[in-house]
Amino acid sequence: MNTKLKSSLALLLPLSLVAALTYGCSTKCTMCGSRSTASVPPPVLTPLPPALPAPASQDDKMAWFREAKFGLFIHWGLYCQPAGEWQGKPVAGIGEWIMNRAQIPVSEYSRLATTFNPVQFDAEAWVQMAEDAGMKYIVITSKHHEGFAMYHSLVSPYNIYDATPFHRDPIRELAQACARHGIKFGFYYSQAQDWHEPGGAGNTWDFGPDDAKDKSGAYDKYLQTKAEPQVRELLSNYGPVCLIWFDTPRMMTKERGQRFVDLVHSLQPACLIDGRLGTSGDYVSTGDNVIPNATLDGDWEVPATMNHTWGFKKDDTDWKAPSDVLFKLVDIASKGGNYLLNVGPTSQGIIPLECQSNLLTVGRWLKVNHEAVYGAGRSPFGEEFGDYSTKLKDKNNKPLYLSYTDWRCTSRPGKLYFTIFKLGRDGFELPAFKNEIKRTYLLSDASQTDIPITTTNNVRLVQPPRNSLNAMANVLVVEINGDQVER
Ligand code: FHN
Repeated sequence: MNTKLKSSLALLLPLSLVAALTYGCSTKCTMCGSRSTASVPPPVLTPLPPALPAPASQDDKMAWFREAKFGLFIHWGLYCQPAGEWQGKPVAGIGEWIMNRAQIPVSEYSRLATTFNPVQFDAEAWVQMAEDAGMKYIVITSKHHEGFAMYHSLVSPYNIYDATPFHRDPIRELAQACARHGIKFGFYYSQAQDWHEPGGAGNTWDFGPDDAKDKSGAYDKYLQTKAEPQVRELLSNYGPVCLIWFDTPRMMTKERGQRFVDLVHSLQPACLIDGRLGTSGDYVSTGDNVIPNATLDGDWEVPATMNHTWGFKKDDTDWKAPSDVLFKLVDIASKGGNYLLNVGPTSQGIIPLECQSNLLTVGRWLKVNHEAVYGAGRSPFGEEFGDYSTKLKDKNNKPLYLSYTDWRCTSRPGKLYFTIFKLGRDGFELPAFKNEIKRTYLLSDASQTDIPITTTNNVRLVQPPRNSLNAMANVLVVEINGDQVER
């Protein structure tokens, strides 16, 4: 659908319906009411670009990641079919852990493959959605802990191409769509946990305790005959891989981890390794949904959910609002990190529509205000993040950290971007700094009309014109003399 038609529709229809029409719609979709069952024909496969050459330095290697700031995480596997329910009963916890939580034997769980047929999967629509949401890279589960490969693996027949009626390789289709859209593409790969394999970590209900697998050599056998060869396949057959997202490094000794590092470096030296391999990677992954309280040096990323699960669960529609997603994105960027935000597509191959619609609202804001986010530097301040309560305690009986949410600051040499989420009646109070101010304007104002600053008792207030403000947030650009802020 062309952009003009999309924006006229957006004025007339609810956003989730616009998303449905643009990015595909599910069978009997409860969010948009559509009853479409049409399957999406597979794309014609064309050659993928070659892997990238070795970067000259670590800074060169990290350059795209530092610029990107916002990525799409996709958890998609067999678990989206039970979608949080087993034998008619809800199973508590995150959706992709259902096999573990309900202790489902391999013999039963693997039967899910025989009915997995996501005929509405449309790689082009997913990638278009990510692009329109302002996301610069996509990381998809090529194999999660359940052990099922979501690509055509020659290493194990337990994969989407060989074991399902779908008989397609969605990872190949996504790689192609990403290359077309200039979106970076990477893989989540569960290197240690594999609940399908006798030697993989995690499945104690079928195969006994993990330490016995370690001692008997079964774990190493699993690593050498499945995990390592599959990582080799992923890095050999899908074009340039921007990063590999390893996870839950159980029993991952230095030596075992190093084998993965060597493999990645030998096949795609430009491919980043996340922080959960078990040996140090190219950047730090924070805990799930954990946003640091202050700026952090180095390269890092926050993996986060849009609701309370990674894999699709039919009863979890508690989507983060666009304003919440936007705040978290700018908060993380201002502290120096990236936001890798997850969606869990359904067994039909649809990203839930309300979730899409919320992401697209953020994308529209970013279209106007991108300069404050992509490639922008950390906040030179810090007082905006929050403070420890003098009264309240957290669960460890330490003073509770109270986050402030009024504004965040990102920066470039000579420029400060104050993203204001709550504008006080008297305007925005600039934090104290010594540099002379050259110009002040709203990033959304194409004419960059200067906004005067009033100073009373050393307090500088900026009052942006109220008639043109965005309800979620507005970016005040302050151009200063000198590259760095002096306080
Ligand atoms: O166990 C996984 C979980 O299913 C999900 O993939 C998250 C994403 O960060 N990682 C693990 C838990 O931290």
